[in-house]
Amino acid sequence: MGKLLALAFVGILAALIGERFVGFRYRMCASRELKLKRLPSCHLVKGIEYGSEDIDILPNGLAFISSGLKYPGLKSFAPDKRGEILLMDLNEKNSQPTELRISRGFDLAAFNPHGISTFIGDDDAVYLFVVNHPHSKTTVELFKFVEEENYLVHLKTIRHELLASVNDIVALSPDSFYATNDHYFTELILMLLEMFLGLTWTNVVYYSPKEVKEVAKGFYSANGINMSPDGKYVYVVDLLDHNIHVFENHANFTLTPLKVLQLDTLVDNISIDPYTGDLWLGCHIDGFKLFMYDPENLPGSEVLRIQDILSEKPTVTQVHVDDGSIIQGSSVAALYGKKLLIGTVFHRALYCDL
Ligand SMILES: *[C@@H]1O[C@H](CO)[C@@H](O)[C@H](O)[C@H]1NC(C)=O
Ligand SMILES: CC(=O)N[C@H]1CO[C@H](CO)[C@@H](O)[C@@H]1O
Repeated sequence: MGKLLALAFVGILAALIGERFVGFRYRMCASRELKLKRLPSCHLVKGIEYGSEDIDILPNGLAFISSGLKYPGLKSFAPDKRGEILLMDLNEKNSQPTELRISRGFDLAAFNPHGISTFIGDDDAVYLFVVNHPHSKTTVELFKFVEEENYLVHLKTIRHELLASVNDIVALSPDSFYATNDHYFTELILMLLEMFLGLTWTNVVYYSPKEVKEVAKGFYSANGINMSPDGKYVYVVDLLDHNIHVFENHANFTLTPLKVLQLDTLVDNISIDPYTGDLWLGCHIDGFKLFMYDPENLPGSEVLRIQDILSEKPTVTQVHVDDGSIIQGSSVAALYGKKLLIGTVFHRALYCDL
């Protein structure tokens, strides 16, 4: 009897693990084969070798790029190099990114930038929010950009218990934002377990100096976040559920769920076309290749465009697909006029004509 029970227990456990594994496999990969699709005129951006995880472009064509992310489970080609914020002028023909200097007193040695977001103040001042992971913790750094001197003045470091594992951020004012937490646990082993078990414990948090609150929850891995040009809608990507959640954004900083658009790919960051409101997505086709880096079996890149996301039948266009031979692990695709800048988690950046 004891043996039978033990056997039944093992059986149930195996079934449970099997079931979790099937779910895990499903979440980690798109279900289709990768077919190359390349834009005709692209070049790799000189000077970006160690990632261009997030990109934010100002209306005047200046692009901020966060580079050098070190993240548990993710490849880094320069593990000892600190992170940096690069600036690239997209109006120049052969523009090369330059590193922005940061004011004294900021702990540059531990700088590990992740998602970024800009906000233009009433006085035309440009504020840059940067998600930072110094010593594997999460902070949000607020800078003011001084264009004449290619310089960032560090204004403050924001820490909060609700901002435990922030991935990305969208600025709402010079001192408030929505942010996604992509993991509930911050310790690698628990984080992996969380992914394997398929816990939906990640969320979206509203932050202002007066109030901090959870505004949406129930994601496997809440990742990129962005807002429609009119500020009425907020888009949140669930990387491991392969979809985009559309929320209505209210004046009291609450979000109500409107719809979910299912896609067959692991979406990372969302960039918004400021004129049309189209969504541009940097995506990963195979999460295993991304997290278990193998130079013989490179992670690919995919860029999608979504038009009319609020309509019943949004148009989803595959713009660019690479098997990793040119660009690996695309995390963002940002538009400037007829140009597209494709950024990656830890690899290079590709600049294309559309
Ligand atoms: C926030 O605003 C929305 C829309 O006006 C309203 O439905 C909701 O009850 C408000 N929530 C709070 C907490 O005030
Ligand atoms: C290129 C681009 O738009 N990247 C976005 C990634 O997500 C952050 C937060 O929403 C945006 O601010 C960035 O613009």
